[in-house]
Amino acid sequence: MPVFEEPRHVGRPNMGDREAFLTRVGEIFDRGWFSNDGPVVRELEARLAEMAGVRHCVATCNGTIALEIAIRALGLEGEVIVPSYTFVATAHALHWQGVTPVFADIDPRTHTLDPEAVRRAITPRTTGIIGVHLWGQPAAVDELQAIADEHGLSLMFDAAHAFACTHQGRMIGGFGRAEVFSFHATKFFNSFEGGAVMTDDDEIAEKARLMRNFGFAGYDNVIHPGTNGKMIEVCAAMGLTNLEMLDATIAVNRRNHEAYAAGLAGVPGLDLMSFDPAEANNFQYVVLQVREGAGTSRDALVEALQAENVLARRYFWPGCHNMAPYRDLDPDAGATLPVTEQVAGEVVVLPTGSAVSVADIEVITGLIRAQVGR
Ligand code: T4K
Repeated sequence: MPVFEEPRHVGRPNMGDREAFLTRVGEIFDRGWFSNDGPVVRELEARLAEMAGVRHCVATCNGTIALEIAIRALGLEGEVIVPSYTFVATAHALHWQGVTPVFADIDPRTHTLDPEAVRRAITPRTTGIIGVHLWGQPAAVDELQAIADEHGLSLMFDAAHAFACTHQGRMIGGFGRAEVFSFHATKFFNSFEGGAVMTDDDEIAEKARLMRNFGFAGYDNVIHPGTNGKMIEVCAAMGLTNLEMLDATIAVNRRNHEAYAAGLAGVPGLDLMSFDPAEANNFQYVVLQVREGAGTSRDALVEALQAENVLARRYFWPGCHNMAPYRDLDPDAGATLPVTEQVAGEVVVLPTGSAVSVADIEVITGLIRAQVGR
């Protein structure tokens, strides 16, 4: 029998007040307005823009479509430099728009793009850089902006993990030309599915709004190529409901992170990712690195945990450059991505969120210690 009868997941949704959500759904029924730039979506956009301190928030049906829309709104083409160590949606969004992702290596401390590696990846075909604020760790925003300025490139960010996080005290959302969020069910703040493009640039926002709705500028008047990227009202209602408990969710995530840190303190060969205490963070990912000499391999640890119903994950193994759609782009990419290869082989992401208690974490860290000491 596994230690846990019910699985402990990475990415179990945080759920706001059910009654508050159902009241909002009732109002949506009464209005008979389900989609297409409805009042609940507009309210959510206004709240999110205010929180992030940006001029524009364009809500979408998910983060991947938001990435695709932002890539098009920025006019990216040719080659764009991205980390390989990210969820595959970052690379897919480029590929889907006919742009070639060129993978650059990461900083071993933050797991975000290494600016020097970005410099080395620039070619005459490069038009942009997409930094990823992985795990809610801000990318090297200032260094990347300097490189973009120097080479006339567009800089945007995949901020799917970084809602409610800050960089130098400023909310993520307004850096680069645009930033893209995901409000997927597994994110600490969710709208069932959802995403957003945030920007201070009026023109980019205008383009993103057009593209989100087939390029319609009014009845019968299509002025831009577009797609269907709209967020629906029920999703926005979930978003508003979850915003009401955002502070409580972050507090639980922080408590859980501290419980993991306490439970794993002093174990040789294990490093728990920590976050700059001077910055705001959402603590939605608990990222453990299993180093050589830990007495277990990462994969053996994941297997042992999963056998006990602790559904830990090997995010983002094996790196985009090793995945089928990208392997042939540059079969030798691994040679230029040593940190990516190492980190992808070491990371295990552990369960957290409101469905995971401190008592659960004591059991989970006990299982990890037992595996390491084996
Ligand atoms: N950029 C980055 C850096 C991203 O991480 C993501 C998404 C994106 C862009 C794209 O944004 P979206 O288009 O997704 O908005 C999950 C999520 O589906 C994905 O949104 C997320 N990143 C990624 C990191 O995690 P999978 O393939 O791991 O999902 P899955 O089905 O294995 O679920 C993860 C865990 O969550 C499981 O243990 C089960 C649990 N779960 C999941 C759902 C959906 C639940 O308990 N309840 C649920 O409703 O990708």
